[in-house]
Amino acid sequence: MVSSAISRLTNLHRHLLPADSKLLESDDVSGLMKISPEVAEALSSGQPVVALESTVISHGMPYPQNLETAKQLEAIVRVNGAIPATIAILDGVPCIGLSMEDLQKLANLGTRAQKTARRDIAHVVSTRGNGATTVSATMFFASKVGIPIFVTGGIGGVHRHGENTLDVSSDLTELGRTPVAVVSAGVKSILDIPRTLEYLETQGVCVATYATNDFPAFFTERSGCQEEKVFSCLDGFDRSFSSSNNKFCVEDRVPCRVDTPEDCARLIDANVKLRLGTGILFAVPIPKEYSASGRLIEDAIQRAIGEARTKNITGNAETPFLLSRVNELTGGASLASNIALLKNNARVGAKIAAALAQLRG
Ligand code: PSU
Ligand code: MN
Repeated sequence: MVSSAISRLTNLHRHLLPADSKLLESDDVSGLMKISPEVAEALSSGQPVVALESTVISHGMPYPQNLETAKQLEAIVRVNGAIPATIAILDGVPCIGLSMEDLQKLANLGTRAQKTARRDIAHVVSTRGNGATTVSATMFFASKVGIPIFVTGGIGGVHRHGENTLDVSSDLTELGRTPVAVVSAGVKSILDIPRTLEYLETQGVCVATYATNDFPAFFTERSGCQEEKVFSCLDGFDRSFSSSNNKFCVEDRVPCRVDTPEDCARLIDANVKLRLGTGILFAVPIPKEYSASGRLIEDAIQRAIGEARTKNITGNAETPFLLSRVNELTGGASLASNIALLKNNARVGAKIAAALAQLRG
């Protein structure tokens, strides 16, 4: 039944596909996707491949910096020894590996593309929409075609006051159910970082800091959540935790540190071989020369959060609003930092992919 449904959907979209595209037809869901010839060839010959998300292009940056950055990220992945596979849904077809025209289309669409998390995938496909995939949706597609590493800027997390709103990004549950390693600059301080780490622990996700003990906070190198420090109290509670008091505290220990692409590759290999089924989060701090503006950006974040509350901007509109408002308030400094950390992550991700390919021989 499943395979007949899949072949019906495949037929539905066949006429949309360019003649040279590779549309696999099998019971496997990869048959519903268009895999670029270059990515298909790399996957079948065991070359390193790195997946890249597309919400960061459509919703994360303005035009034309979004297009420029998307192209540069692909180039950086190549220079560092891997094949880039940017993932998006175009005219209802999940695409693994985009052409220059596809990237242009997505960058032009901007926020007119639908921000597509896991829950939105079926809707975007069934209505033949254009979907920019978030971390959760990109991980889903990457795992279906066998790409073990995925590079992004920052992942979603537990939103501040998430204990009341239940606004917890599906990126976290995806990490708990999909064995893909995600390279990010940690989690933005627009989110509740200690609770995000707590939730990842619940989901069984291995969180590894890269060449640091302190879990990074996207625009800044440090979140205060470190390997040595065991507890930090939640906002509104006394921060001087002692085991004798009964205050609500959150564990924010980062359990694992890696220092080289080879360390990362061994971790991924162990995770895959053990069939743990869960993802890995690599947290790579923003390059030092950009973290200087972190304080300024932090202040803007606080102000933007206040504005979002006043304007009642919530749900999946919150992150894009905060990103663009913080960029305005910092006169573009946050955009420059965002681009710098994305490039750094692309470099690290490609090196991890290359190390993994070498490890697997
Ligand atoms: N965090 C960022 N930049 C981004 C996003 C998150 O610093 O562009 C995007 C990613 O695509 C992420 C998504 O997967 O937002 C999370 O959205 P939400 O909080 O609605 O789950
Ligand atoms: Mn949400």
